[in-house]
Formats: sequence, C-alpha cells, structure tokens
Amino acid sequence: MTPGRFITLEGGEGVGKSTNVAFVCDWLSARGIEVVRTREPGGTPRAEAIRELLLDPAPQEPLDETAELLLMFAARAQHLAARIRPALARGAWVVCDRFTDATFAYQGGGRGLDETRIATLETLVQQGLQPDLTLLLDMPVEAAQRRVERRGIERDRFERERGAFFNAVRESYLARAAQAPTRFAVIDADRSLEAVQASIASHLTERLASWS
Ligand code: Z5A
Repeated sequence: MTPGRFITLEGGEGVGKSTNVAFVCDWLSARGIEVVRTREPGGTPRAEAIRELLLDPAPQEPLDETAELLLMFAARAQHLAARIRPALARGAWVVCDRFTDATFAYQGGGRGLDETRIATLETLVQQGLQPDLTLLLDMPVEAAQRRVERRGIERDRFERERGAFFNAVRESYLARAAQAPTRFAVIDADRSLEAVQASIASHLTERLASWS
C-alpha cells in the first residue's frame, strides 16, 4: 500500500487557511483521493480539549509560555497517534489547518521561545514525520486583520495579541519557507479568492504529477 500524503496550510490569522483547506480537500476528493481534513491544535477529542485550554483567554490565570509550547506538542502527539499516522498508513491524504510550522512561527517568532527547544520537541513528537507540502498563505498583517474584523466573532487568546506579534509571526513563517523551499509553496493571499485558489490548484497539479 502506498502511504498517503500529508499537506498542511499555514499563515497568520485571517489569511484564508480554513477557507482553502476546504478547497484543497474538495480538489483532491474530485480526483478520487481519500482525504482526511483536520486542524491543529485539535483534530481528535482529546486534542480538541487541549485546544480549548490554549484558546481560552481566561485572564484570571495567564498561560505560561512554556506551558503553551508543551500543550501544543501534547495535542500534536495525540493527533499524530490517533488520527494522522493511521490515516497516512491506510493510504489516505491528510490536509491539516496548521502544524509545527505554526509552533515555530507563534511560540518561536511571536513569543520569542528558543527554537532549538522547539526543534527538540519536534523530534520527540514527530520522529521524522514532516508534511510533504506546506501551502503558506502570506499577506500583510493589517489586511488579514481587516478580514477577521469583518467576520466579527469574539477574539480568542491569540487573536488578542498586537500587530508586532503578528508581524514577527509572518517573518518567522517566511524565514522557514526560505529554509525549506521544496516543501513550502508561498501563496500571495492578498488577492481575490479565485486567484488564490488558482495558485493553489496549480501547486497541487504540479505536486500530484511529481509524486505519481
Ligand atoms: N497556534 C499556535 O500558536 N501554535 C501552534 O503550533 C498552532 C496554533 C498549531 C488557533 O489557530 C490559534 O492557535 C492560532 C495560532 C495558534 N491563533 N491565531 N492567530 P486557528 O487556525 O484556529 O486560528 P486562526 O488563524 O485565528 O484562523 P482564522 O482566524 O479562522 O483564519 P483563517 O482560517 O486563516 O481564515 P478564514 O477563516 O479562512 O478566512 C477569514 C475571513 O476572510 C473569512 O471571512 C473568509 O471568508 C475571508 N476570506 C478568505 N479568503 C479571502 C480572500 N482571498 N479574499 C477575501 N476574503 C477572504
């Protein structure tokens, strides 16, 4: 049996990850591929419970930054064991809204935590597993925040951060993409949805051809 492929979508808040995760899943399904759609933090009942802890603003007890990092990887370990690895092993393709690049961008770039510690946890939890393709949706922070504001739902603990935090997150994502240009495809997300999805489809077509 050929193992499935692992595709992740990354980027700051409001760049269109959730919208385009759905697009990628539909695009692959239309080509007869079994797709598992999932997200991080979360993706299984236990990992979703950890997500609740992570996103809850709970101002009466601020979340320690190291605790935040460990909770991200605790959720990821569970998600990998209970959902991602079994799906890949049976030949399904996994499409995930955020993965470890988000940890390097948010906990590393945004919070300033030591990246070598993040890399140590990555090795422990992933044991070499990496996405086959990461679609990084990139656009200026201010424009993405306008989209989030238009959506008008209550802000979670991360969404309450300031512009400087999100600019550091964006820089960190772009630096990671530059370090791994074969795995990453950087997509200009500051365009119409049709234009963004045409770029995504073109990257998927190219990868599908190179993997077959
Ligand atoms: N986090 C972390 O710190 N460390 C980690 O390791 C991981 C995560 C895995 C939860 O993630 C938080 O966890 C996240 C980082 C942290 N916090 N932040 N910020 P999340 O993925 O659930 O949360 P999010 O990034 O805030 O998701 P989001 O706000 O839902 O954004 P999105 O999924 O990228 O965007 P969207 O919902 O698809 O689109 C936003 C709006 O724009 C929506 O109304 C769309 O209809 C619209 N849209 C989308 N594309 C377009 C275009 N092209 N034109 C116009 N309008 C558009």
